Amino acid sequence: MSELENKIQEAKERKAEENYTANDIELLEGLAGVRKRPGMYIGSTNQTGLHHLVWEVVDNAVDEALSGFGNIILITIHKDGSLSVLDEGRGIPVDIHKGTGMPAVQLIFSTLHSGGKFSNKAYTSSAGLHGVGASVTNALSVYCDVTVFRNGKISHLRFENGGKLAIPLEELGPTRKHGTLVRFKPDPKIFASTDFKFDTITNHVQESAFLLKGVKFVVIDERTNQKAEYCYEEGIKQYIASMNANKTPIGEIMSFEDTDDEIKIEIAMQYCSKDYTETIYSYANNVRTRDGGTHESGFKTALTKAVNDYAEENNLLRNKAKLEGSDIREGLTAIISLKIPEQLLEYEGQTKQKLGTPAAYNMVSNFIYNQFTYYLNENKEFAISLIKKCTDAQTARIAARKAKDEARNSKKVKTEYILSDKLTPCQSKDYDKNELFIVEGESAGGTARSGRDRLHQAILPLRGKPLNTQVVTKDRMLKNEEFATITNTIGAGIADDFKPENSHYGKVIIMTDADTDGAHIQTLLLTFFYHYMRPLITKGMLFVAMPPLYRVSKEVNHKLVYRYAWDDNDLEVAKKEIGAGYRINRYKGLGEMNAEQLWESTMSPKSRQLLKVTIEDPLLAEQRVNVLMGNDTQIRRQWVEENVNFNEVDSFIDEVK
Ligand code: 1YM
Repeated sequence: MSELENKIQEAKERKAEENYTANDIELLEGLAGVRKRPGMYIGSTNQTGLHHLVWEVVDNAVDEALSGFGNIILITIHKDGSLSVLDEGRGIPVDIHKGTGMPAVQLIFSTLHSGGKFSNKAYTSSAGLHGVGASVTNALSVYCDVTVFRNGKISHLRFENGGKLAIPLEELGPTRKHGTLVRFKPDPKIFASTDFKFDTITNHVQESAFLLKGVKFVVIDERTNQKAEYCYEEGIKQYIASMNANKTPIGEIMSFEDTDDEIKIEIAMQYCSKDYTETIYSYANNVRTRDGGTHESGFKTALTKAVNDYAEENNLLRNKAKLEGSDIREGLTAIISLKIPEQLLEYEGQTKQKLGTPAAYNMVSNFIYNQFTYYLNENKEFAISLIKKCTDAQTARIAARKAKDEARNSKKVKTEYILSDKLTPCQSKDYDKNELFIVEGESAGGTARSGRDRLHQAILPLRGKPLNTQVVTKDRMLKNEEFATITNTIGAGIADDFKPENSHYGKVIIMTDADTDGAHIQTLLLTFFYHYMRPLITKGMLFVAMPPLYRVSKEVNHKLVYRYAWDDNDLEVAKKEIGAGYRINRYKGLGEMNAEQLWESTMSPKSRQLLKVTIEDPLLAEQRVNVLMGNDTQIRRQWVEENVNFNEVDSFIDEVK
């Protein structure tokens, strides 16, 4: 580097430092509010909420890497129940903020919404769902230590007891390093459990690693000596590779990148045969946009147009009929990742999981139209097999629609007969409040029918095992009576036509026996909902009922006192609560309970335990469905041997309600 270049570089760095002084930081709110109503800031105080504390801190390290500073992030779960995050970025600014006389780093950890507000970050993830910053983590911790390596010095400060300053900023000596280390211990007074889950953290971190090319993430669990490392030089291309690991791909993984403009676009995609679902995950600044938005719509529009134009030009359409978007997306796995400067970042809707940035639509659609058209022209063999797949999907769609129309016209009486025969409807027309119980077996169905709340709870018993929708075509699924009944009952359509807002039930609850058969039926139903009514899951409307395994009872003064227990630990607690002389009933199935017992233990909103089905980790969900429900029994056996602990609830299911 010449001397002049050096000087320019130095001047740039000086300028950058000036920009980042703490001057603009405003004091906003104390942390007391966070402790009073934690749910408002981190969603909940269960497992999901607990891990939010981690994401808030990790997000800052990720943002720093996203801005180009530091390429390793180390997360350590410590034996004392604390967790630390270390990055090799510039270090959080430590200079004094004029207005308040406090060091910037102190302000960042003690005022809400600080991060995004005063930083000059090019791209920030923090405008997403909660994005309230590390101050929330501090507010909900028994201690929080922050150590900054910056400008040749180590600086440290410590908060205790929900964010109260315990050790003011102090200098600990010189260093050549730069970066930030944050260590905190969640407050057991706030969280039901403060046990960090290694798997939850590695899953989240792996997703970030796929999106941040070349940044290495290391997770260490000092409690168990587990360690995991994730670093993907090829980023989302490798994300697709792992999603499609056990599928039969058509062609290679395509990847398109446009990093010239302010909005940076990265897209990777691949088609698979024998796969009838479409899996598109979109991100803005490394935060998943679950409800899609402008980038995703732009992508879909461009893909539809590019394939149709190519097929038309090459005379590959059947009867010149245009392909629909869904024909083209059958069997597609795609990741869309945009980096959007903060001033252009907009979200839509209440949940902020839908990108609103208008410019993203045209940018993505123009870019993908050009790139994909070029790709098709360069890869003729692939183009031809793709269009064959699309026209096959089109033919199947038209046939299925015809069959459906015919069925609707000619067998109207029969459909209604099926409905009224099996379903015991509820009285209310207040759909949001209504609940549909899909129950294993006729006899349990009968018990549920007598025990239920007639106003709001409907019962649909299932005969036998449902079809495995992972391995049968959509056509066969549509002809299946069991699924037809479920679809008619819910009344909101199916597959692309499924509209969760039309559902006759606010909650759909799967209720099976707590044994392997029950678990199998549960999985088959979940697979069906995953493929054909996914919004039911993403909108949080699908649940699994949790029947208890035991009832512990005793007669006291001619009155029966009792308590249900959901697992062996719970049983021990129940025994202690009831005290000596107790009696234990073990329930092998729903059928062993009478109507009243089933109501109070499993169905009554006041006393039941419901698990909400969620898709927290798209990659994991996709892999699980593939491995567990696909055709390859070898892989399945191997997976089951390695992973299944029959005492644990399937990890498809996440949150206790
Ligand atoms: C382990 C957690 O917080 N790293 C981190 C945070 C910041 C910076 C660097 C940073 C940002 C900027 C300038 C900027 C933050 N800074 C701020 C604020 N790791 C972790 N590393 N210099 C340093 O964005 O302009 C908030 S977070 F507000 F000071 F800019």
